[in-house]
Amino acid sequence: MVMFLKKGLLLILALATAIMLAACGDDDGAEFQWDFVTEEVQGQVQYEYADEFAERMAEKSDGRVQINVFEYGGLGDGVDQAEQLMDGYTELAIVSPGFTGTMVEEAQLFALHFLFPDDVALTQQILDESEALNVELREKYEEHNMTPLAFWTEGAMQWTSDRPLRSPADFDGFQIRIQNSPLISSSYEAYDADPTVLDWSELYTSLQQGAVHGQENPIFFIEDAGFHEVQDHMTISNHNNYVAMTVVNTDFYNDLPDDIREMLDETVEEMRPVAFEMQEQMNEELLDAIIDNEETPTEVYELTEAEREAFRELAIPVRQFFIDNYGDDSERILNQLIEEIEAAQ
Ligand code: 6CS
Repeated sequence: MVMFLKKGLLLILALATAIMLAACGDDDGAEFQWDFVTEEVQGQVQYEYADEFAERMAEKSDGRVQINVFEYGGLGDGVDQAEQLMDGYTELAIVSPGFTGTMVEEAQLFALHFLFPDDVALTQQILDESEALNVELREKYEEHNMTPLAFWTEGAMQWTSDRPLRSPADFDGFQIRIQNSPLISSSYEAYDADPTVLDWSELYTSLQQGAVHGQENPIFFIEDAGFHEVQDHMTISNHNNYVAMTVVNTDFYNDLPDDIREMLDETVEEMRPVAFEMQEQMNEELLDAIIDNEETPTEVYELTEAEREAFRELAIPVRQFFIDNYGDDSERILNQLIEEIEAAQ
């Protein structure tokens, strides 16, 4: 009942927003009015990406296309936003696969630790070129009326915590906040941790109050959201890569006039290096900001290769769990991706 009411309210909100934006759009006279929803706020990578994307589309189309970019917060959580895109209430979105784990089970492969190379640039090359992702996984999303046009990295993920995290034993009973994806949960259960699903908007307070003991995210996000302020430790673990997707509603995309769809595709291509540079710069600068912060100091520790190996050993069997639990296509897509990763290395 509560869920039903929540969805109803979100729908009313989404529609009110659409009507309001359409009214604004009439003034501007744009022929196409689209909403582009992100999971982050101004100054963070996803929002800045969408903002730049909107500007380029307006310019390319001579004002025929106006894209309204949304910060995270007004339209529910990450799962709600993915559902709104799927149902066609929004046209474009940045979606983290972690929020579609219950819809597109195969996409949970992004939750597997130590799958992608440590080299973030090489990971981006694989994300750009992989047929397993850009053809096979894309088809899986399209069954849910979502078309991922690009997979891109927001950087390597690190842990923040209220205690040092050096070995899997340190995860025993450790309550780690995760996104709503069963395989993210399994990945932490492999370390004997206690994963807890939480929206990131509640995470700062939850860490501060000790409701959860830690979390994972790329460095830029940790600093910008201030998680380091309420955590004593940050572990440079590089245990996974944070992948985001530029996604369009499939029906909307297929119904676009050819010239507009081409502009959209061209902009997606142009944005690949832009997104990479954005995350690289923010991750580098904000690591320094965490290290230099004397007001709320955080001990930053980089795992040695031997320490990472202990986690890797426990993480590898989760691949088999993924294959056993998420169907034949998950096995095919994961094996193809592993071959592509090995070939790239
Ligand atoms: O941890 C999260 O849920 C958030 N992290 C990032 C890097 N982007 C948005 C996402 O919702």
